[in-house]
Amino acid sequence: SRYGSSASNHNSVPSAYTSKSLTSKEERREFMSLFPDIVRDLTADPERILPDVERWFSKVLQYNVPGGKKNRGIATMTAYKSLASPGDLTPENLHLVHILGWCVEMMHTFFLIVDDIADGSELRRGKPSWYRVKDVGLRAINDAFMMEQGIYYLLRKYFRNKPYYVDIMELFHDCTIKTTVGQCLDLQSGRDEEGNIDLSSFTMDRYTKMVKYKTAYYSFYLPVALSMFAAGVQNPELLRQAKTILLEMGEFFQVQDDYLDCFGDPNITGKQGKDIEDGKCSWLAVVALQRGMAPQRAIMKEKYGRKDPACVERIKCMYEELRLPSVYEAYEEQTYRRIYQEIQQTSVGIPQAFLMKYMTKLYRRRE
Ligand code: DMA
Ligand code: MG
Ligand code: MG
Ligand code: MG
Repeated sequence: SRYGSSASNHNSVPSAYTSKSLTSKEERREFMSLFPDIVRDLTADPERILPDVERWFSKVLQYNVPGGKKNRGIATMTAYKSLASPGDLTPENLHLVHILGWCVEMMHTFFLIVDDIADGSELRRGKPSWYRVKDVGLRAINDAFMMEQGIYYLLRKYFRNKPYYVDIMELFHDCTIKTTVGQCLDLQSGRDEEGNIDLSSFTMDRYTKMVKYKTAYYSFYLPVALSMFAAGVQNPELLRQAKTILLEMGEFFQVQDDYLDCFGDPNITGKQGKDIEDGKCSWLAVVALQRGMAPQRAIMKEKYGRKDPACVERIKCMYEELRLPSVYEAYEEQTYRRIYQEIQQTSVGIPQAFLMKYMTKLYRRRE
């Protein structure tokens, strides 16, 4: 196929047909098997939670946390395995990184709960978004706070005596503020006080900054930096090098997310795209404005950011007329290859094998 053959011209970069799994079935099963313990830890401490709240919070966790792809949680564990010396791969240490992985999944989930309210999204992971579930509604906001605080409870319970406790706690805080700043940029979407969209703010520069903050820090830097702290990496230069690559991976991932919002299959993504209706500064909108001439810009001005299905349809048609799906495919292949090669050039102390595998898994993803 045209993708496979062009990718294989570069002998060292695997094509889309290389094995997609980051982990074995057994490892995923092991990760999942810890979830009931996490729920118990977070609900069974009477000092922390009142009996009447216990059942509700348990339901919040069960409904929202475990049903996703769990890329971020599993990445935390896999990166650690790629990094730690064989002697350090003890059951105790692996148990600890599993807990970190679930903390990352909880962080992801509490942001999604609020993101779906803010974006007006109806589906998440193939089920109604939490705020749309009967008897939940805007209680979901408080549930998100409880979930966020669950992270710090687990960190304190399991990591208080570790030399890297402060490092990982600060890392979670730092990634939280970064994400909220990115979400703030995303939700402004260049609208003025009257709610009109200012398309001149849809620049690639603004886009890149926004996705780095809202997605890349918590989804890519956080899991790997956690694994590096847990493996005892002390050198700040290594963290800085890893961060550069991981933020690029996060940008790549969010461009894919934006593409799938419009052109993906909701049966596979488990969510229903809303970026056009919401008037988001999405990758597709930015590229359409870059490539479009006066007529396309006029369509954007007139139809973008409106709920009317006819407007949404008109924007999608225009994306097709501008051949954005093939622009996207070219971007995806080039970026995949560039980042992959950058990973190959990193130093010892960065989970290189893991990062290469992760890129291969993300390349041409549909979910
Ligand atoms: C994702 O943005 C960012 C965060 C912090 C959840 P998004 O609204 O595009 O995500 P999704 O497409 O999953 O709703
Ligand atoms: Mg959203
Ligand atoms: Mg959003
Ligand atoms: Mg999206």
